[in-house]
Amino acid sequence: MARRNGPSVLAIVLAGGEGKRLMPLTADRAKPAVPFGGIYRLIDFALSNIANSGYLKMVVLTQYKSHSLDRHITKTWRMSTLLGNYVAPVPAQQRVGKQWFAGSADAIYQSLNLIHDEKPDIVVVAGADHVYRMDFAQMVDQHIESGARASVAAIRQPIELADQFGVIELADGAGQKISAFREKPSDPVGLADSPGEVLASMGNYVFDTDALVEAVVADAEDDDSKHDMGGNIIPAFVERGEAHAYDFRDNVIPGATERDFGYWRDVGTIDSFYDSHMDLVSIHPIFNLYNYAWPIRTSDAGLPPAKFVHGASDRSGMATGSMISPGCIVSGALIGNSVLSPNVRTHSFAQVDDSILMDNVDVGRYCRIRRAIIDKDVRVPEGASIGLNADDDRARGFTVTDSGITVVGKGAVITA
Ligand code: ADQ
Repeated sequence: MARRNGPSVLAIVLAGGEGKRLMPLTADRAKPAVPFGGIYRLIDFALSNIANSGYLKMVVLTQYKSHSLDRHITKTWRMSTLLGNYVAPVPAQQRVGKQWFAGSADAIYQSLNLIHDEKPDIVVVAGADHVYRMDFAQMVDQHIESGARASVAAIRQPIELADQFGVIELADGAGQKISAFREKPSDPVGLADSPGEVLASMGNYVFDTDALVEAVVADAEDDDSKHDMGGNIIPAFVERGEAHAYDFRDNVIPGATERDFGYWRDVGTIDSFYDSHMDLVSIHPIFNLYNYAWPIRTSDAGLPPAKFVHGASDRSGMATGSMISPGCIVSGALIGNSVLSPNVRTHSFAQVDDSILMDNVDVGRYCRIRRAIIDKDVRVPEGASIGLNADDDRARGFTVTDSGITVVGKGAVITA
């Protein structure tokens, strides 16, 4: 898939996000390290997309609670035979006296030495917490053809969500040239041809290297700046008339079906995290993990296959409408419409519906679990129920969303 004779490209992946709205799943891991879809971590989608685009030089800028993220990158990406040793996690430790990056632009500023060392023609900057497939090379091609100094990947989103995104306005008759960019506006204006939607930034950018370097250096000297890519850097390019939008609908992925064409989810909240898992197990998956023409890679833990046995029940354990990862044993339990990460154990007479169980969760006999997300290593004792009664769940210290999803954090101790 590597492209020959193209520009030299360095990809910088911003992986420092705190992910407050995903609590408690981000209590002790960075948002890009949150497990997703059974065997993946969120960052695997961005890294797979970049690698599949033919760009094998990547640096991952980490900061917040980056331990499990570093471990995952090292195990999965750095050691992989595919990528050799170029995916380098770079922690925020480079400026004396300051522990954290001030914002995403400061993260790049503090890592300028990587750009100077590599001397790429083009820098791709990508977020690390979205679920999607994208060929960045097509965006780079458009960037070069357009003459823009910065390009911003853009997708239509419902206007109600405008305050979660950078919102792009295009000048009339000026093609893809961006006339205004407002970060998370509270008074969005709908699109002329679709008033219920705005054009949102996907948080993925392509820059001419010299332009990016100039912009982050100027930004670093500006005391009034929040040093944020969406809040400061992109608006500065827009003001100079140097930014173009890249329409995500133009991105063609091999093997994509009509159903999952254009799929992109910002899994920034518990509800969206839950819903995108349900997208995976729906009968006709809206996001198709089985498209090997554009593989999503992750660590290969070398686990044995999932197994379904009778246990103490007279019926075998069973899973329907579900994704069951390697290492799982479903022993006399019934699993419906759920996603199980590796090494989950479910015991006889238990029933799990519409739920996400992460690695090593152990569900005891006669348990009932419904519309729940259970983080790693939690032991659900015999006879316990979760997700059946919101008040009960809150009383036990679990998070329950307004839409009724119960989240049990890592290490929670559960009483029946
Ligand atoms: P947000 O996701 O709200 O909006 P931000 O919190 O800055 O913006 O996160 C962007 C990316 O940078 C994420 O991948 C995050 O993990 C990472 N990040 C944040 N702070 C960082 C730091 N200090 N060091 C390293 N990495 C850091 C952004 C854009 C919007 C756009 C949405 C799309 O600002 O314009 O619409 O993404 O979801």
